[in-house]
Amino acid sequence: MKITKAKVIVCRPGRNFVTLKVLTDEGIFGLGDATLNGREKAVVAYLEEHCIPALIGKDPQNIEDLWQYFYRGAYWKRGPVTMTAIGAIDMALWDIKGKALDTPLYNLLGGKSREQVLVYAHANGQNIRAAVEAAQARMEEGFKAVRVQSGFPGMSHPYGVPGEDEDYEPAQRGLPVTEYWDTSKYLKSVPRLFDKLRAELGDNVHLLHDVHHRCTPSEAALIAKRLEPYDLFWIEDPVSGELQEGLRMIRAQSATPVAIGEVFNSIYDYTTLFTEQLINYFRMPLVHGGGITHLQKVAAFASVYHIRTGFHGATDLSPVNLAASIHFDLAVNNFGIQEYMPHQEVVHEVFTVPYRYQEGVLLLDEVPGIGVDIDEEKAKQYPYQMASLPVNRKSDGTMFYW
Ligand code: EZ4
Ligand code: CO
Repeated sequence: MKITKAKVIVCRPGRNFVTLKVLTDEGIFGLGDATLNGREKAVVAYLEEHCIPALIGKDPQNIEDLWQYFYRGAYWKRGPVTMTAIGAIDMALWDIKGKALDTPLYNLLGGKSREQVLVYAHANGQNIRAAVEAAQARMEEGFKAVRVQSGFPGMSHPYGVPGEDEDYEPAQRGLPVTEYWDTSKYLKSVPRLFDKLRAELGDNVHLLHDVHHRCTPSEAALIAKRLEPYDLFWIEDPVSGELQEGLRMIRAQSATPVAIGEVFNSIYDYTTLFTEQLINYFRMPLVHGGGITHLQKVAAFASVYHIRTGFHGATDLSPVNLAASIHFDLAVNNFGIQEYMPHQEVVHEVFTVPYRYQEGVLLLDEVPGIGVDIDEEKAKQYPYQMASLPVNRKSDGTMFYW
């Protein structure tokens, strides 16, 4: 089998998505997600200028060798742009292999370890009352795990908490907007949120919370300790994690489980975190972490240390990534949970998907490969527009540096 052509499809059905389509001489094609929120065109250029010319004529069946070719062969390893481009190629090659062998991707990854994928939903509110009501609404939809974010007095729109009647979408059109953050207000308010949640929702739901890298290790240790009585499923990104040793401080203070890694892209981002068992879940998604081939190695490494998957699954990761993640989640032994935010309706005009939500889990149809298709004509109706994630300043104006 030979790769004859590959193209990058950029579209904006409600938000920007970058999709790689790899075609072969046997008429089989594969899709990969190449969306890097706010930096879409950098990945497009990396693929079009450097990777696609080298893909033509290669045998798509040799996935491991091609992964190493693009990772090691470039000399410049790691980094989100590089790893997203490699991730898209890798996903497309696994998709081709599944279609060529007429079997679902999960079957190529060792078969099913479970029949369904536990997911967590998002509940956001501009104040604690609204957040509690949003969490109740998710439970009524059947979700067994809910991530809760809230605005607080003096901070009604922290990162990721949409305004009233707005969809969750941290990236805004054009250049970045500036958001402000006050850690001392947050540290006082967040235990009140979870106190209220447990009082109103009871113990029969997993509660999660995302700190969005806003704290220093000692501040994060305080949060983990203060939230301990509420028995969270995890706190996410309590610190940015670049200083892996910083997590030691959180661990020393609290047994609250920690999830980290949605902005990581390499197995080397995890060495201290894994070997010292400083986290419980790793979040690096297939799309930004070099694809299925790399994530298999990371998951195996994690499993040695009792660390499980908790893949990032916000709506800026395309349906191709979500479907591939569900295959992976079904197959991998050390699965933890999958983040799930439903895409807007309009996304499904462009992408047809093999998964469906039902009572707190995602189910997958028996489809060869990843099982997502893209309607290229429809995609043309939704052209790209620049959008950026916000920048974050402390309330005195200082840019965050961690
Ligand atoms: O900030 O997907 O856990 N989810 C998150 C998301 C991320 C966005 C970044 O593109 O933190 O909201
Ligand atoms: Co997050």
